[in-house]
Amino acid sequence: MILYGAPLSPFVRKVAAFAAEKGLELEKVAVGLGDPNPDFLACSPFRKMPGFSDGDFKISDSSAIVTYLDAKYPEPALIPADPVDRARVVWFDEFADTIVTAAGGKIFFNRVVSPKFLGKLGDEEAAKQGETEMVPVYDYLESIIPASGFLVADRLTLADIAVVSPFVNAGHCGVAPDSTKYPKLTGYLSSILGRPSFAPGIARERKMLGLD
Ligand SMILES: N[C@@H](CCC(=O)N[C@@H](CS)C(=O)NCC(=O)O)C(=O)O
Repeated sequence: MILYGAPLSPFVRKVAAFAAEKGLELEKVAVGLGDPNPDFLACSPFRKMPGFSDGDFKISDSSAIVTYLDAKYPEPALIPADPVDRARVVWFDEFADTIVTAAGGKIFFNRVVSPKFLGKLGDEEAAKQGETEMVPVYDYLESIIPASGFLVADRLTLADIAVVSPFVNAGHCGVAPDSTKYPKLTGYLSSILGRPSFAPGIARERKMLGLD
């Protein structure tokens, strides 16, 4: 199975961590934004990463990819079957994509992607706007993180994997929730991101960006 994308993408990181939690080995093929690689294009016709192939089966979108992996490799189940839990996992996956990444992406794109990879000065106003948009995300998560330390069903699910991934990008820009104001969220992030499915990749990303 091949995963096309850049490790710094929150959506690529999400799929990589999801596969790692299942003990699956994915071959990683690096592609950049808008990459013309025809194999990547065959998976992702609109050139959004990640792309994925398993033999002749080719697809894009992190949610579609993890849905396939969970159905094909059911253990451990990371997308619960229970109707309520399943709906809540889908909500958190969507929240991660359309709310957390929408905010965190403004920070990461303008402070890292644009200056480091596109050779263009980032829009600092847009980055600051992203920081402002992260505040209700922090407030929401702080108010709902259960004592178990997992968002749904008191065990690790796609919800946790999807939600923490964009926080890594904000973290690469030095943006993180204040641990005194958001103790539950801070503990939750370090617990999920400290798992072997995330931690080694994040260490490699930090080296690549010259942060460590
Ligand atoms: N909802 C999609 C989002 C994919 C996405 O927007 N990926 C970004 C990189 S983080 C991308 O490829 N952007 C390039 C573009 O929009 O042309 C998913 O979950 O995979």
